Amino acid sequence: MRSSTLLALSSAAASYALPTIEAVGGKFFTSDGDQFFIKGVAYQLTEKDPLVDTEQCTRDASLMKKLGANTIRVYHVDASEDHSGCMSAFSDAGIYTMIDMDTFDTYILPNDPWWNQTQLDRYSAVMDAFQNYDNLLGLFVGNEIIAINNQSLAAPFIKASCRDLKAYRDSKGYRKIPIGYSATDIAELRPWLQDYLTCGGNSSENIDFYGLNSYQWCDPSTYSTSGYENLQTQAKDFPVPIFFSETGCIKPGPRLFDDQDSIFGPEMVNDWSGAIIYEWIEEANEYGLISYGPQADATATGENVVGGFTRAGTPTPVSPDFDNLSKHWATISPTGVARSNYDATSVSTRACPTSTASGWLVDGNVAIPSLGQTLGSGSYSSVPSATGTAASPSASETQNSVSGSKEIAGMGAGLVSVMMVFAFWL
Ligand SMILES: *[C@@H]1O[C@H](CO)[C@@H](O)[C@H](O)[C@H]1NC(C)=O
Ligand SMILES: *[C@@H]1O[C@H](CO)[C@@H](O)[C@H](O)[C@H]1NC(C)=O
Ligand SMILES: *[C@@H]1O[C@H](CO)[C@@H](O)[C@H](O)[C@H]1NC(C)=O
Ligand SMILES: CC(=O)N[C@H]1CO[C@H](CO)[C@@H](O)[C@@H]1O
Repeated sequence: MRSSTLLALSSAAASYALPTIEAVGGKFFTSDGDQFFIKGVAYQLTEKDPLVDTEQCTRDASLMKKLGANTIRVYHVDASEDHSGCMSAFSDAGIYTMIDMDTFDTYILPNDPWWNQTQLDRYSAVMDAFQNYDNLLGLFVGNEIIAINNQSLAAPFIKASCRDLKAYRDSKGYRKIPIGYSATDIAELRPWLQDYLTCGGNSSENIDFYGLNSYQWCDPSTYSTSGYENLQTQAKDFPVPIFFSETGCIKPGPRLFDDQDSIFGPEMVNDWSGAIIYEWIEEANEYGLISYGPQADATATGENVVGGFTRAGTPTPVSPDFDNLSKHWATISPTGVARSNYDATSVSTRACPTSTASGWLVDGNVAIPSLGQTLGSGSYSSVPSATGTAASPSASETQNSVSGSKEIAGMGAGLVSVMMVFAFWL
């Protein structure tokens, strides 16, 4: 008992090296009063929790620091494990964490959504496990739950989960850890979803930040031809921090990461809070920034080999991706605005969108489901509208439809069916 107490104390002390981060108006600020911009990397080595192997985290954190990253995003964690070693390793490298609270068996389903106590308990357990680390930047209530337009009926359930997790956070006296959502970048959902999740005027029910998984910018490209100009128009004065929770198109290659100059430059930096590059590990989808070893046969088995890729060891940069990104980030360090000079009321107010014939089905500021309600059984009935049910399902990406396949390995089997539906409708 004593040794684990000592371990907990020493790692808690080490994790206090970084200032905490809060969402204020449309921006993130550190507890030192500086605006914070995310330079992030998606970090999921297998389907299992990557924040339990301290030696591996230490090796990766060290190279991420060289890359210039200050944040990782982790999709799957096990709340019952000890994360103190990894959280300290990342903290020591100046790296924050953003963690998805949902698990493979609890995430909100797109076509048959419900929100109940089982989910709330599981998400809360993740919050409990990480809330004490100062380098916990934020928590996601979901990732790409809605991937085609007619799944927008799930949006009130996203809001319900947000409401209950924020109430839980506050009831436990935790700091104001930002709680948000990570969205698919689908033309039929923009800007309705981002507006809906921030509308209605009650911050207890709204997301604290909005992440967009967007693969629209495929090098060589530009601000005006990539689609980013349109994203920027829709994000102007956004009421909560908005950022790319995944980005990094690989087609046709090579990846130049020139989009980073726009995101952190004059075109977008006043409205966006940075970007998370998909992804750290090289695997079958070829989005990796590093590799742990040469590709093996897909059927090869070994201690750290899954699906033909080594999932642990010494990270080696993938060329030219790693260097190109690190060179961009090295030249980019926006200071933004100091919290003391920031007027949080300068952000825009978003109206709750009315339903549309093109398939946004939630009509205005509907009542949000209470805990235990489901859409399928009809216990939640605030949403339906005639236009909505008539809309034909679709999901068209304005620029780059290859993005739909990118996450299957990283996200695991849970999303495969969603992605297949998505690909089918493309
Ligand atoms: C959306 O459309 C698909 C394909 O027609 C259908 O299977 C699904 O049930 C629809 N979802 C909703 C929420 O209506
Ligand atoms: C939540 O819903 C799931 C799926 O229907 C069910 O298995 C679980 O028992 C429910 N939890 C509660 C507390 O009702
Ligand atoms: C805001 O939302 C919370 C949670 O749903 C609710 O308890 C509170 O009454 C709402 N406030 C207003 C002013 O409607
Ligand atoms: C900024 C930078 O280093 N760009 C390089 C990215 O990779 C390509 C392909 O190797 C190089 O041609 C660029 O110079």
